[in-house]
Amino acid sequence: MKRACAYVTLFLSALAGIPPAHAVTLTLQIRDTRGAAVEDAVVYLMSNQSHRMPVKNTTLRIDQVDKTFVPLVSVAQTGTRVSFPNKDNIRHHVYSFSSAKKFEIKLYADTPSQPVLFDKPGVVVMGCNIHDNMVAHLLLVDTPFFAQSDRQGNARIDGLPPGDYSLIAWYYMRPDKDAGEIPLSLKTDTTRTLTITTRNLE
Ligand SMILES: [Cu+2]
Repeated sequence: MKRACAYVTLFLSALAGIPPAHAVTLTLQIRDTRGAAVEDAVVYLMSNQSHRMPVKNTTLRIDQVDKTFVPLVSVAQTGTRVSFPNKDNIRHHVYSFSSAKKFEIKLYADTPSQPVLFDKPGVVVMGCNIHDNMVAHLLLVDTPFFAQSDRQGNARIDGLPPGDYSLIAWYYMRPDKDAGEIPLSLKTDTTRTLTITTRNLE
């Protein structure tokens, strides 16, 4: 009887997409070179092993509120669709010239009927044709294992199959430079402090 229950639990976990019990969590405290917490840093893990990288089927949202993109910074797996709801009672015209995704949603109100597919990895910087100071940054990564730091500089990546990874950090103020690849062997839950350079002059 006990065996049967274990089997059912495993089966349900697989159905619900819940990581198996042996999955590990990586917690990162992200600091700048002066030791201050860094918000909106992106961290992601590339697997050094051949185990399959699961695809998370999510639709992301980048709102426009008070002539501002919310959130300012996003990270998603390559292949994610993004919707751009306009919460203002004026029209916006969202566009990007970035090589990872060139697109435009011409002058619109409310929510466009089709989300935009981001099918290449890389940095996408978005703006609005009408309001020059509107900007949003989206990083597309070829891995489901990513996180973005909160105001306290903390970022957490859950559900990791134990194994060898490369950890990469990216910061939107220095979009063309990452902090290099840090090899990480994850066997149990791990907490690390990561120092990144946040300004080009440093
Ligand atoms: Cu606008």
